[in-house]
Amino acid sequence: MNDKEKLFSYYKYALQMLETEINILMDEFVLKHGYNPVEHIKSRIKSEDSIKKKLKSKGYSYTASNIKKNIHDVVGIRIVVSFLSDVYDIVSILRNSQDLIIVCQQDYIKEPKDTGYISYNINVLIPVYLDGKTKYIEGEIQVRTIAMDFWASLEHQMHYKQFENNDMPEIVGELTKCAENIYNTDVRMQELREDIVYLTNL
Ligand code: 0O2
Repeated sequence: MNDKEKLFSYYKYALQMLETEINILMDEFVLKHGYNPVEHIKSRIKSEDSIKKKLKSKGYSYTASNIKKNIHDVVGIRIVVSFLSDVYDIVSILRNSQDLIIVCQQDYIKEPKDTGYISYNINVLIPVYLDGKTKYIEGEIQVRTIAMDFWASLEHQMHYKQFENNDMPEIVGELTKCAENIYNTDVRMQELREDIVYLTNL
């Protein structure tokens, strides 16, 4: 097995570990809160093509050591939830995990990216038990609402990475406006949900 094959086998095990850990944490959430906020969970190992492109954009060649040092989301999992408050509930559960080590977090809900991208992204170290030793492999968890996921998926398909932002300023501006509308809808749906809970408990 060469270095890259070995590294990708670690990524595969790390993804399995992360999926298991997240499923357990979500089960605990259901037991504690009495409802399941998760719409769906999607996981993936980043494609070699995508890794090559990302390395190239950062000025690195495609080697195992460059992947390990510079690509932080080869292992990726996305948790899509119903409401804004669910995002923060899930984030707090992830923060309390005994197994995952949080490396950094980006709250793109509080501070959306210039593109309009909204999501809560967390980079973690995932323990993988191999040959009697624990290795820590990096992974990225994205937590977002259905509305944020709708925007990010379509924008990813149509625009993200396809063009430089200054290629098509009107389209970029319109996409950013759509993201703002989507965020406002998320906020309104959260308020309506709270009103319903309040009124049904009177
Ligand atoms: P893909 O194809 O989804 O895997 P870093 O290398 O850590 O400095 P990185 O990893 O680009 O920078 O961090 P960032 O900017 O937080 O982005 C992490 C991931 O969030 C991206 O991974 C995308 O999945 C998503 N993302 C970030 N910005 C945007 C955006 O403007 N639009 C959409 N649709 N998604 C975004 P990848 O590897 O770039 O892409």
